[in-house]
Amino acid sequence: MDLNALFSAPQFFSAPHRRLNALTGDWVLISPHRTQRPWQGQVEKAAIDQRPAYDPTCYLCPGNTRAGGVLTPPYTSTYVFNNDFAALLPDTPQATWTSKDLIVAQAERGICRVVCFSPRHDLTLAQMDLPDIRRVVEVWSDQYEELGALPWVQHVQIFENRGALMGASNPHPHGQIWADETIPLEPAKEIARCGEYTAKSGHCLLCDYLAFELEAAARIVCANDHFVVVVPFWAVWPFETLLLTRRHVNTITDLTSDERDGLADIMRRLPIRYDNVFEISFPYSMGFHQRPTDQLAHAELHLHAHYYPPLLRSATVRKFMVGYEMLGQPQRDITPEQAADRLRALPEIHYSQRG
Ligand code: H2U
Ligand code: ZN
Repeated sequence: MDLNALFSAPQFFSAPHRRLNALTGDWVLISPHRTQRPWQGQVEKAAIDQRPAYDPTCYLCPGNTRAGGVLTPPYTSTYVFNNDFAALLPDTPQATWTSKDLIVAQAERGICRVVCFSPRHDLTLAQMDLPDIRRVVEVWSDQYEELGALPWVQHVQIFENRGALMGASNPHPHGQIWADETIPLEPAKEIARCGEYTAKSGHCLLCDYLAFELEAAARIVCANDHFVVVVPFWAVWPFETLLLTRRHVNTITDLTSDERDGLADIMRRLPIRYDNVFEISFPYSMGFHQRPTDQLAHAELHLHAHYYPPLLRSATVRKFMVGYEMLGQPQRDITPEQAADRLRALPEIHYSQRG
């Protein structure tokens, strides 16, 4: 059966259907006929993102004192520090509590860090210069290596909350890293699925998925020699994307120098497209999934990043996971193919730079 012909058949796009997330095993319900429904719900004001290059009240600007009283030094490129309000602590004593297989709890050790991407308060990854984003890639690689080398750290989660809508506590360009004693839920699901797929087929799940998307071409957003961005077939968030390495690598530390340049390039171009959707600084949470640092080989794991933006139909109308989604399963109206068409059609010059 020609899958691409099937997917492009009109009834496939117009009828409600569910799609399987091959990476996690979760399902998403797609209701394309619903995009015309009237909207009378909450309308939020568009975020105006005009900031000075230096903000004397910002905890993350060089030379300022943070909330916990620690000085942020006058850094000139990137700056990494232990989160002053860390969710996980390295010296938590080990303990487990169980009762009747019903009540189960475990102490969890960890390390939480904050990574300032730039000393400039007014920038985002979409507006930073390539060599500066490349330095951020280097920091992520070094941090993965350093934290992952700790014998008790099994997983290093690198992520960015961008924008107040995503709960970012500060507009200064920054991300976070949480190193855990156990593998968290989402990567654990992916690791299990990728392992099963490889055991059955002898192939990497994401290498096969990338080959499928390159042939289909329907969900590709942008690409370079080393990376491809797609709206995944099973996307839940309206403009969700998946960033894939073309070469099968397990970790960010495995990337060659050229691939690191390629990652910086794509991590600038994708947020530019996002910002151009509604001509605002587009909120999202993004993060990398890669090999856990649990001393196992995990050769089947394929480095990738997920971008989860919540905005739906304008700068002021976002997607909420409510009702059926909280109680049943995630659902979307605009199809992943429509979202990809829209993202693909956008220019790669940031709206603020256009005359
Ligand atoms: P988010 O914007 O993604 O919430 O990340 C900012 C982190 O920075 C947040 O976890 C930490 C918060 O705990 N932080 C400090 O460590 N010190 C400060 O002075 C302010 C914020
Ligand atoms: Zn700042």
